[in-house]
Amino acid sequence: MAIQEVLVPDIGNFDSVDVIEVHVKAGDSVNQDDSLITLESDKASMDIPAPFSGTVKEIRIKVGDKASQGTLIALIDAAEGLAAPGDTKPAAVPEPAAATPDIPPPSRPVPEVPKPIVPQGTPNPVAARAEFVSGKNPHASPSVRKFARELGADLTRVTGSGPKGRITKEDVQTWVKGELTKPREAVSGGGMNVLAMPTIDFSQFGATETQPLSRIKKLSGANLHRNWVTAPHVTQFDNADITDLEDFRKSMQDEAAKRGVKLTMLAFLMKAAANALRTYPNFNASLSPAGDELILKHYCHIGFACDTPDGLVVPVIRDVNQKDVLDIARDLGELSAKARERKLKIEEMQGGCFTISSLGGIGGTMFTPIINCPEVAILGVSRSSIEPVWDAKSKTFEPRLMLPLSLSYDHRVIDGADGARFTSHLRVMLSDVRRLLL
Ligand code: CAO
Repeated sequence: MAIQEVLVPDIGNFDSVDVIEVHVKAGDSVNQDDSLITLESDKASMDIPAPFSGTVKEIRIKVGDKASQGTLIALIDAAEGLAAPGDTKPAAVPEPAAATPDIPPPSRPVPEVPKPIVPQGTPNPVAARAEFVSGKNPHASPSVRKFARELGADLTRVTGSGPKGRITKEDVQTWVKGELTKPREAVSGGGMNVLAMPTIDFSQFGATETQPLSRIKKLSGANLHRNWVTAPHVTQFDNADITDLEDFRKSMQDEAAKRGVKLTMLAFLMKAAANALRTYPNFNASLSPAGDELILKHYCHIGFACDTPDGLVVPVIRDVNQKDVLDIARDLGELSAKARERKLKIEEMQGGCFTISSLGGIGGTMFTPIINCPEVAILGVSRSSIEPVWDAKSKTFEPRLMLPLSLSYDHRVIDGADGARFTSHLRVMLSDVRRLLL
């Protein structure tokens, strides 16, 4: 056991700098490299580490003192069996990450060994740990930075109460306590963190019963949520005059029935969508996973939302652009029957470029469908109804069968103008059977 004087080591070009923190007191046990004090010049703050492990016998310096190389910091009783002054190894440099190896500061035994132990052949040790206080960095000593890192505290958000706004350990503690007691939505800031749903015992308001969600509902729920929060949705509404198309569809029913097919409006919508996708190829595309490229598809497979007792599924009709409406209607019938009988194969739900969600058979005026990502758009179709439409030629209102369209698109890929062009294109196609069947 030997009591050693621990001195301020070579601190580079700094002389007579402020002692801003003293981290130990008499009686403390210290390990080699623990911070003893923090010095601060007008350019940098720096921690002075213990050169060896031991027990602090006396502190010979206090906050507010000026220190230079050789200033006595403390008397430390070197611990037996632990690293002693003569065999100290270069310490790791905890902060900031520096290529320069660190070494302990000098110390001198009391009273047996009069000369201090001076590290040899190494660059200025303390300068390697110095943190510059000027510039944009928060004003805090290395030990406070380390403390903040351990607690995950962002120093740029902590207000310093020390001299010149320096952040102290207490400031960090106060900030962390404040963050922990804040309501969760206030802490989350602008990220995607969502306020947790409160757990409510509904039975306090009346009788309840709990049913498990179907597997499809659980899966589609997670996908819908992801799509909703990932793609910035915009929904463009339009109305298509389908009076002539509906007449044509009815006139084709017998022909279709002979072929064992029910010719629904959805088959015509598929045909119109395939045409619009060819005209506006950005709609037949997906963003690359990194989000910096658009992958354009030279095929045209279109999915349709299908309501089943177990939940929503989306079968995909392949090569819609190469099929006529009767072929499409046949596929629609077969795939929706399979969906309801839970007989769809995985490959029959894959590869879609675009999706149509038709609620026309059920009701409603308009809705905002959620994009089936990584597709970039989805067409919602509501129930058609007879509306008075102004005819400029006859200067009268004509009763026309109008079909409400709701196109949701991913605004990262599709501009508003293209969204409106796409629905206008659909409107024109659907109001003129000849164009549609070309
Ligand atoms: N306006 C008025 N009537 C319509 C219509 C429309 N837009 N679309 C369909 N209809 C009529 C049909 O003509 C049919 O009438 P008839 O029986 O008198 O011929 C009736 O509604 C039922 O049509 P359907 O639903 O059997 O056929 P479809 O091709 O229109 O739809 C399918 C098939 C699979 C899309 C549909 O059954 C379905 O599941 N729809 C729900 C989709 C869904 O849940 N979407 C929401 C997803 S969440 O975004």
